[in-house]
Amino acid sequence: MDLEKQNAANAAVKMILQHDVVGLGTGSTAYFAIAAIADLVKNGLKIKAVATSKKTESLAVSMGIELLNIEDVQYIDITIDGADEFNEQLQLIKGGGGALFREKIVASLSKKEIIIADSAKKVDQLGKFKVPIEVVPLASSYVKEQLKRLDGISELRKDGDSLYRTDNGNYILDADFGLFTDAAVLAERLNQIEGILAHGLFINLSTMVIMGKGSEVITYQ
Ligand code: ABF
Repeated sequence: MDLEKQNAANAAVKMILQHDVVGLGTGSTAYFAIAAIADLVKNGLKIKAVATSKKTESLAVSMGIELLNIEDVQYIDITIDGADEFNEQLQLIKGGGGALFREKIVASLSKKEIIIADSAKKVDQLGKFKVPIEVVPLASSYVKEQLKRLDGISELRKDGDSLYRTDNGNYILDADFGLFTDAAVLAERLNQIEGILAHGLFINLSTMVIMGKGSEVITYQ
């Protein structure tokens, strides 16, 4: 698995150009990409980066990668990030790491959103992995009820004995819709529910998925 993550990360990092603004993902697969980017920076690559989470910010700073504040960024040339599930239509479930809102903004700012993944992430039908949904705390009960109307059974994510909080101080509802055939329709329905800050269905945001499979690398675009 780590070999697959490493190979996918290395293939994605090769796409970075001098002076690019680079989006840095969150999660163990993105970690391999950040480490590879840090090596290139040490050897003269000139880039500026935008992180998808506080955790990634700390990691990037510790590795000597110069960060930009996302509030000052109008576009990102290339982002390299992970995913929890992907299909051949480049539709994703993301947010298992809790950073889905900033990941979605970074992806929306990116000319190229490169997803890197091991082979276990590829599915024919999305939904085995529950869809993370970031909710404003005061709306959590209302949203939970609205998800039920979409046949989604959701639980507030825990962090030990307390409720998990995102970087933005919000809760996450992990919603089980079962396997679903039309991710775009479900995403549209979630977009209509007040109180949802972001959901983990990334539709028409990824421009390429690079998957490690054994010692090979397979690209979907
Ligand atoms: C981030 O990393 C999240 O969107 C996703 O949930 C997670 C995947 O982590 P890993 O690469 O460790 O499986 O991209």
